[in-house]
Amino acid sequence: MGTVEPQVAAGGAAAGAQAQSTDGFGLVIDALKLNGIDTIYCLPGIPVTDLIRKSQAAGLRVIAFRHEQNAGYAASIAGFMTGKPGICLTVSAPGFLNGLTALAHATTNCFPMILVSGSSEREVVDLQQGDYEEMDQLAIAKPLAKAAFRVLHAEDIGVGFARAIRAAVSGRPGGVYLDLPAKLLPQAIDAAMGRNSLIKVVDPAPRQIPAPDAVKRALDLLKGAKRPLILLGKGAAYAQADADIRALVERTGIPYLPMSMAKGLLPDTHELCASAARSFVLPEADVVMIIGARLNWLLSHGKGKTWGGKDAKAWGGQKFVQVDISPQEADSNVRIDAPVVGDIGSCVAALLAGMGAGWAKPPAEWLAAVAERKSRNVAKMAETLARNPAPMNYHSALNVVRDIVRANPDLCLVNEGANALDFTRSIVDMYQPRKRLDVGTWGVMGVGMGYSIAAAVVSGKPVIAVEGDSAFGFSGMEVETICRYDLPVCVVILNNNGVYRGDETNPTGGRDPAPLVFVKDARYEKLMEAFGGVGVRATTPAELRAALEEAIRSRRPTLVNAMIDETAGTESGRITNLNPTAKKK
Ligand code: OXT
Ligand code: ADP
Ligand code: MG
Repeated sequence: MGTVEPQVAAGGAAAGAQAQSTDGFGLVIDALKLNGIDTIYCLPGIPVTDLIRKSQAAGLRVIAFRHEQNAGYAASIAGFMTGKPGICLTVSAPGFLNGLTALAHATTNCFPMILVSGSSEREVVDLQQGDYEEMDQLAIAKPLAKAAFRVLHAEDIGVGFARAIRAAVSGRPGGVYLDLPAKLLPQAIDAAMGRNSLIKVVDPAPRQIPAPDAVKRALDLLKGAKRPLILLGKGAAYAQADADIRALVERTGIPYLPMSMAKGLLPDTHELCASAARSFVLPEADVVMIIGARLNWLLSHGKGKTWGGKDAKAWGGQKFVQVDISPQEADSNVRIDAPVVGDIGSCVAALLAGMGAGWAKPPAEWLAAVAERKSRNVAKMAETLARNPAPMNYHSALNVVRDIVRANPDLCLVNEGANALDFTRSIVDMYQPRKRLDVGTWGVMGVGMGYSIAAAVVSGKPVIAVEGDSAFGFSGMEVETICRYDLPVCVVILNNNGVYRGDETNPTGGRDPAPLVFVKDARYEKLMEAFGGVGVRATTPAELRAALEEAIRSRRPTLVNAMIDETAGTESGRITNLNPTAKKK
């Protein structure tokens, strides 16, 4: 148990050791502070308005949003970036539901987050008597969360937060729901008793050491490989074992492929990075070591043509090592020959120790083949990037972002859209870990502004958000939040007048527009100007570059409306094949 000065029950002002009683408000705040949680992403209203006020008064950083979903996405990505649970605080029923998408997103992406929602009175909810914002929130949250808890008594608040924190960050991280009925918050209890009821969680994410025989099995398999490959996922980025992961790649000399949010774990310009040879290395590799990634849809489930199989369901012949904290992950799609279960830090350290001296690098023919394919694709890309068409296309606009990130490698790059996402992923190199933040496992639109706000708050560094115009629309109102908190966020909208493209028409010839297009040449930059930020309309790479450089220099909230050729995109970007019509063909 640790100690914190209890909050004064009534006022919530500076606490004094002589305070006689505390209450639910104070205990929630103390529980967070005691566990090193210093920021709350929230939206006020009954019954949490005072909790939010008191949190700020007590020195927590309180970021108040315009919609709970964005506060939730902010909390989820703060969890990814810091390894501590991000806190999202909402009102009951509708506010809770607005936050729930983000909670499910956190669970799906293995990000630690706690959604804390106020709720109506149990007695009334359970008898379904129609309370203000009545809803059985705990029951609804359960299937979407890693764990869900409700606290009824002030003296249990400490336990409630301890359980929520442990559940969020231990083992495979995920989203946790914590239900705080309105009556709990003003409940007064003796200050000393309150203090004693709080728990400072000791070792919330305990190391999980892999079994020595599992490590040996994995190394033996790798040793025998002729064409080995390492696949790094966002779990590897989350683990914050950056130096050891780099050492593992470099000491083994094995080419590696980063998943989207693992980009920058080693610089994308590293000679062993195989991103530019993706469609070559996946089918050609004979042993693949997966570190912190799942063989889900993003990896074609480890089989099929992507992996050299003769049809969509066929095994490509690879052997797999999988390093993961979840003992249930192995074999979920294809056979894993050497599962290594443990936290990535411990597993990678054990692999390094087990390699010993004299580890032979992979055969030169393999390295040469990867390098050859890579340089061919890099040259092709350089050629495309060098063009300067009018109007701008994705390549000419993103070439600018690529230069800006190279010059400012510590900025965070948030990214969502379809073409806007896929082109950015392959064009913009990342140089540092946990700097690329994107749509993740669900390919979800709407994370953009929440992620940008949290990234700026957590890192204190400039953020560039590359957004499709459709993607931006899901959370665009949060530009007011960006301005209100004066955050160094520069939103770049790749504006092609629509979802995927802007040139579709209504086949009936009627007055209604086609469902995938928006108002042409919309002036998104004026949204930022409306709240005191800087708005720029850019029609050339030079204008885009000047706007980005100024945004980074000034750190002022900026929105650049980058006008893109409305015919440049393809339906669903790089995943056209997942459209049901394409699947049928
Ligand atoms: O090897 P090959 O030759 O194949 O080449 C590859 C690499 O080797 C090469 N490469 C390089 N070459 C040279 N140099 C370098 N450095 C280099 N790096 C790579 O480039 C290619 C491609 O590489 P990549 O990307 O690694 O490989 P690939 O094959 O694409 O990888 C496969 C995947 C699956 C891993 C990858 O594609 C991936 O990660 N995809 C993620 C896709 C995704 O999540 N998409 C978002 C969802 S789409 C859709 O659902 C949308 N919606 C519906 C919707 C959603 N999502 N959510 C909600 C809440 N509601 C509705 C909507 C509404 S998108 C969308 C809006 C779209 O409109 P916008 O206006 O926002 O956006 P625009 O499209 O811009 O208009
Ligand atoms: P990507 O989308 O980049 O492929 P996924 O989200 O699919 O990555 O996979 C991340 C994996 O990392 C999950 O299986 C999760 O259990 C695992 N993971 C997360 N954190 C750790 C950790 N600290 N140690 C080991 N494995 C982890
Ligand atoms: Mg678009």
